[in-house]
Amino acid sequence: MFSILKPLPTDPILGLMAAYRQDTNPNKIDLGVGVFKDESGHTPVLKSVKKAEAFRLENETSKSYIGLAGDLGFCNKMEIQLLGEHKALLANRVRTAQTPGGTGALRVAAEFIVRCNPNATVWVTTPTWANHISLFEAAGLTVKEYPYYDYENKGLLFDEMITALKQVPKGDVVLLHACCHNPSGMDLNIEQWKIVAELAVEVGFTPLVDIAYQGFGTGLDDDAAGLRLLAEYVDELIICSSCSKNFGLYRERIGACSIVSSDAKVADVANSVLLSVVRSIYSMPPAHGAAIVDTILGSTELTALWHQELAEMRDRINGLRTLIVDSLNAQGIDQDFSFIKHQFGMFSFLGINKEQIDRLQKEYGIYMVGSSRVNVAGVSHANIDYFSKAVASVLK
Ligand code: PLP
Ligand code: TYF
Repeated sequence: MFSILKPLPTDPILGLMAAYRQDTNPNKIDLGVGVFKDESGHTPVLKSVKKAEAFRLENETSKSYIGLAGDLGFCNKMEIQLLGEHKALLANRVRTAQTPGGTGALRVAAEFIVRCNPNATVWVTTPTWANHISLFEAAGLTVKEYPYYDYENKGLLFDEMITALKQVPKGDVVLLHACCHNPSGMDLNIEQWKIVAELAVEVGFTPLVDIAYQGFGTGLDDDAAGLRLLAEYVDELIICSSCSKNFGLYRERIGACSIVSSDAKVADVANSVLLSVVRSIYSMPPAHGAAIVDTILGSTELTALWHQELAEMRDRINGLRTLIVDSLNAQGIDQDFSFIKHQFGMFSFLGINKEQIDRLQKEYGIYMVGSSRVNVAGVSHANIDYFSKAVASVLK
């Protein structure tokens, strides 16, 4: 039975991680996979997380099953973190399931959409995180793209995006990145969110907001401002969130899928379907990551520490954006890289070609995704000179 199988390519981003590990160049730089790194290139466990883990070790009383929705304290706190004091929460219109990572949230959302409308098409930005496309297709949904990033002018193709979204059939789903767009770093401003929100109402599509980097752009509330505005306009909305980046909990696999419905009654029905989807995939989520987040968000002291650590990560990323632009400028390169300063989160496209990307990898041990997407957190004050000289040399 297995012999009929054909080998499949590995995920290019994860493949890059493996190639980087094997490289013996002492100056090598990993700008590939989207994990935060500190000045020494390390992805640390946050102090707030360590403290919450110590608390859990002392206070955990049972390893019995958690429910289908996971840790209800966690779910409730995530809803508030995502939506603030939102009318949808006050009207009891939101139901949340804790999921294994943001990826788990997206897969649960995909199966939920299938239960609502198996013929729905999911519309994603060009480009988007490659996993988006495979996740929705794996659930049997059709995926189509709408214009988003302007590779030429390093901005948004907003007019083209709106023209495309006007054509989306009622009942389809439109995926939006809440902040820190992966892979382009190009976000909608609040006026643009308003236009999209009005369009969602007019056209009748259901927005699905993927929020995997809340707090990495401008701040916890600012990064959710577009999502919150959208939730003011539409009756129904799906939110897939992740605690991988902002809590640094990557391998603990913790995220959430929240369904916002038109009223509390519909929300209860939607919740029963959501939980049925969960049961048919993994029955119940793992407990540890949710317990940590619940402990942090349930303690004023740990929340303050986490806010401080999150601000440090955000400030480092934004500082590195300026450092990269200044350092590349100092090399006297003709190409304008100033757009990197105006984008958000860990990613930007350098906008260099395949041959230049290959040379950076082979000659300099500098690893980036084949689209020229770089994780700016992989740069440091120690390697910035090496990085910009290498980029300058391949651009000549
Ligand atoms: N959505 C986006 C846009 C992402 O970049 C990621 C990446 O890691 C995820 C969702 C899922 O994150 P995770 O499953 O690691 O929580
Ligand atoms: O885009 C990234 O680098 C992150 C991490 O299959 C990631 O979102 C990449 C690929 C993947 C899972 C996570």
